[in-house]
Amino acid sequence: MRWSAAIVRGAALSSLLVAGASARAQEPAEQRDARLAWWREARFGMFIHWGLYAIPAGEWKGRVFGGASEWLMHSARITPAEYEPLATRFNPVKFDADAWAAIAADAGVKYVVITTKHHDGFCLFDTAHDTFDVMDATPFGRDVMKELSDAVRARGLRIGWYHSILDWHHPDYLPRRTWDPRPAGDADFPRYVGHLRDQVTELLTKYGPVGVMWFDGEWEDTWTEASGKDLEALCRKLQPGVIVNNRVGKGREGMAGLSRDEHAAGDFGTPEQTVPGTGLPGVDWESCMTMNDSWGYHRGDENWKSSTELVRTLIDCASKGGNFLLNVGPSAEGEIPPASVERLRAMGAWLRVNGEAIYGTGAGPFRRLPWGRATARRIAGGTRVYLHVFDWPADGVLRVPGLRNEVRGISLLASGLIDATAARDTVGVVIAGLPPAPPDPIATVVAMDVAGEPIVEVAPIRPGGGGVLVLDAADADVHGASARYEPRDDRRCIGFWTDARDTVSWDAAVDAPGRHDVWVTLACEPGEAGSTFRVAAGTSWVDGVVMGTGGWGEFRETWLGAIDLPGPGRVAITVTPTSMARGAVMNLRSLRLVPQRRGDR
Ligand code: FHN
Repeated sequence: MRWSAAIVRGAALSSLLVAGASARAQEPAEQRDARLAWWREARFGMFIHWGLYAIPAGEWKGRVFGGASEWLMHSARITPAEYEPLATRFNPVKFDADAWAAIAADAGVKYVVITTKHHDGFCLFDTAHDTFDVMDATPFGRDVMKELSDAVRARGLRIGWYHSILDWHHPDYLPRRTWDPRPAGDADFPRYVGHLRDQVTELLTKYGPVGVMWFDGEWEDTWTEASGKDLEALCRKLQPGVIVNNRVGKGREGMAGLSRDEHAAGDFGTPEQTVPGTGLPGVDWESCMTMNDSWGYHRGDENWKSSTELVRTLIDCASKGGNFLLNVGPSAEGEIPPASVERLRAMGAWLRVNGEAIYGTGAGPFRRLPWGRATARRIAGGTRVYLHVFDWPADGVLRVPGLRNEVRGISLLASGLIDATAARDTVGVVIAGLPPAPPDPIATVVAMDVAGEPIVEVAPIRPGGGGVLVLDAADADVHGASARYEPRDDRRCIGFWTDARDTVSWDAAVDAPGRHDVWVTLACEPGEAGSTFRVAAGTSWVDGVVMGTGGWGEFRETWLGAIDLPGPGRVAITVTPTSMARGAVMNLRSLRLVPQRRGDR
């Protein structure tokens, strides 16, 4: 369900083209919509990273390695010969597929994606194409994927396979790790591609209907977009209804995960450990995230996100039209960590009350709301807008900025009708009479029925005292896949600006034309400084160089020069990178445009 709200400014990402367009060009839109319908409805999935790495769990030869435990071969520079014996210790006697499926169903997830093979090359399924698998190499000897797929389907959920293209174990995979003593000359990468295709064929022919093929490890040069397109075509030939992520090819933009190239392979973008900053109309995407810091089980990783943060992240994804794939890393014994189960239970409890505001909804019509998020769905004659309130108004008055529709009904989703009233004013819609205390401290959902499609007018930013125009990151439109607004108080800015093609703009209005001094407040790690950028308004512009400020959280204001603002009336003020010196342009907090008095610089 996609929204074309009549006047919605700031749904920036028009420059983003939809992943897999060439594949889409060959597939009628209605057929594609039908194929993705369950996935768009689902909104919430569970990711499972499980394998031999759960045995060392981040520790090797007495040393604990931080980061993701499934990368231990890399972190500890373990050769395949040293790593293989772990398989003889893989005996997860507590593994219970139905218990895992029950946890997933109770959490409110609608699909489960599990690692059939991660980068270490160990296969958690019964493959005829390798003996480094759970059937031949371990005392366990059971086909985990058969058991789990049956259990998950028995509870009405769909199964998905995560399969790594990258393979540190297979003798034909290239490039070799630098510490791998096996001669690279012995490898035959095309033969590896054939092996990969054979295993994908097994995964899509031995285990019944598969919802998602979730590829990963596509980033090394030996893998090409053409290989990705071929592999996607194989998946769709074997199971025409399967959904394939954009990591089957080379289309994703790093951890931002979205595909810029309209011809990129795959059906959906895969932001990782992040949620795109603004809505992405017409783009299918899913943010994947760990609950702590490691995908695989890591004995020392207790950095757990709270249940509140996880529920609000799910809401954030849904409010922007995306899915949330939340990870668990089961132990070597086959148990999902209690800390994960506790959080999943809390998410399921919230969804049992508020699931209507998540499942099957579309992106909300607002670029940003000061107190929470919004999702929406069409209803007879109008739209039901779900207001997910994180910061509950103590005075019982909730302001919905910019909304211009007639409000036909208001209710608390959890408890039904309330004595609240909704009135339109110059700012938008004001809901009064809400209870003074938040009914749900995680997020209380106010269901608001409006006539027609949502009409949201966002007023332009106007000069404040002294005619000074303050353009804050919180009010900016971000155009691109990487840069995004970071709301954290100590770090409030446009950050993650790792792509020089991303730009930022503000919609302002001035009462008169005039020359203005431009002051920029930014932060930059000293070693990352040197990028250049242009601040422009109409045909007037000034250029800046990003200087180091002491750190990504150390913000400093500097004078750039002056520009002429046209007017009176609305004007778009833009910040466009003109070069990127290192890994990121800058962290941009704000611009101040100060009208010059006669005779000023
Ligand atoms: O390297 C993997 C990592 O181990 C994990 O599987 C994540 C999950 O999306 N994907 C890769 C890193 O982007």
